Amino acid sequence: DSTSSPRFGEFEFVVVSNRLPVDRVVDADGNPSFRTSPGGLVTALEPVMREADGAWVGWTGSPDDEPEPFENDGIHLIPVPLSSDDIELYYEGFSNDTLWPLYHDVIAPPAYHREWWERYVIVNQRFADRAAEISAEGGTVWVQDYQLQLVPRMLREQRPDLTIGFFNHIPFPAYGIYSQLPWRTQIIEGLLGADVIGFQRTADAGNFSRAVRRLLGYQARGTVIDVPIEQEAEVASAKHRISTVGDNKLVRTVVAKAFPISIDAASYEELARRPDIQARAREIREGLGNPAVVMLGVDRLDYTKGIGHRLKAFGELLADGTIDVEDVTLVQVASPSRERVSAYQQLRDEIELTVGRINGDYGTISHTAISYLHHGYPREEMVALYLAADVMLVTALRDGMNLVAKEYVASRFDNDGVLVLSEFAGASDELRTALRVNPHDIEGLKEAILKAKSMPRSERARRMRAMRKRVQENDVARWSSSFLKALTTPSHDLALPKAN
Ligand code: GDG
Repeated sequence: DSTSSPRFGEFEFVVVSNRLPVDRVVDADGNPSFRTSPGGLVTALEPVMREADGAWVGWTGSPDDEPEPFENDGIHLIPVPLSSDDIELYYEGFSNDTLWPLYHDVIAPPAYHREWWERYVIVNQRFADRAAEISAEGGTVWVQDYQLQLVPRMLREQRPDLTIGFFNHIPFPAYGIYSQLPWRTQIIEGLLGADVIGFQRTADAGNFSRAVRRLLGYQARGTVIDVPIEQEAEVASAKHRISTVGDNKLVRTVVAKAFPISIDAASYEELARRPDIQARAREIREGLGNPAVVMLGVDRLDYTKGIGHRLKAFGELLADGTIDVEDVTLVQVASPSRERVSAYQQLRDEIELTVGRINGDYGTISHTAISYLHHGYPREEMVALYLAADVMLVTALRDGMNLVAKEYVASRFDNDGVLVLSEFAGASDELRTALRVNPHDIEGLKEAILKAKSMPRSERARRMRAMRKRVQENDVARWSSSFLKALTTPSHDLALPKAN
């Protein structure tokens, strides 16, 4: 019985995301419990959550699981159940096989199925209902990511008193691509239920505003969009966001703007400074046969990450004889992801075929060209890998931000290492002294890899220092505070240049 939920209508600050920031663990006696999953979002929001006595609404990660609301590390967790059918249709289907490829510029073909869409609506309503139940009068709700784009409007319909934020972690595509979506109007109407809609890049925010103009004809001035008022209650509860346009028509102003996400930079540096992790980095290089140059790729095994393009460039350099397996090793961590979606199964086959070919053609008994790892690792091991890598290869074909690029930079307190970074990753807007590449241009990519390999120490240090400054200053705490500040700032002030 949902109305008997504890803390009904009590939380001043509520985060809503598909997954709760916890993993289910089972102890030696088979008793299940939850452990906080160490994501950047939790780190960023934990202090805000504690201060505001906040709650997090989301799915536990197990099908048909609906534990009572519980507390973990001082955060109130409010589970939303998903059945196996919900997972198949709303999550694997509409979220990961329709929206994900569409929003990443159709690198893989999006599948459009009405049944998936219908379930997406139902599940979004379930999340919205839960958030509506537990939020305090006049509270703030922050909805995360593409799985929940209908939640802002569904929430506003029930609770016009709430201040609602939405952050999109992935790109928002150009209208020519977005317009393929059979439910394109419903999605933007869903998002416009928010007061502030955050994107990774300025270009994403621009694409969204253009879609709103094209599909709904609403006025957009800079980052502010005028949305017609639907309920009288909105006028009273959101005064600072109401303005008049034309012949005294009342509109609610919605801000659509870039808030580039980041990492907890200090915690990466702290790990990197640990002697045991530095020892592990040396051990990794030794294990590889102490090659002169170690290159590294770390990605979820996803077709957006450009792993195939990276392997092609690396393989051609070996074929040309420009690099030699005796001096250069590429370590590729490809962490398992979305393994029930067929595009991901196909990708895995392609990548593993390519890795096998390159290793078979160029490897020797003592040196393997590519050390390929289809595993997830603890964060300590990731940082040891970052320290061991002379060159970090981030060659995404489309990526909202790419936190791996920022983690590499944050870990390199020695001001060494070269980041090769795709201009199609959001991070390239900020990390301007990386060696920026177009991964589709295989010749250009090969040149960048060679340049990285032979870059003088002084140039490496100069480039890395500039990137480190940026990542240290704009860390994830800054990201969440600037978003939350925008949520409480009158939108006319945000429309002015300079206000951030
Ligand atoms: C989405 C957007 C945006 C990966 N393998 C392991 C591991 N990871 C960690 C990385 C990093 C995270 O996962 C991946 O973040 P990315 O940003 O690189 O990419 P997505 O997963 O696609 O994330 C993206 C992000 O949301 C945030 O808004 O930047 O553009 O696509 O933190 O380190 N971590 C551990 N073991 C692994 O094997 N511990």
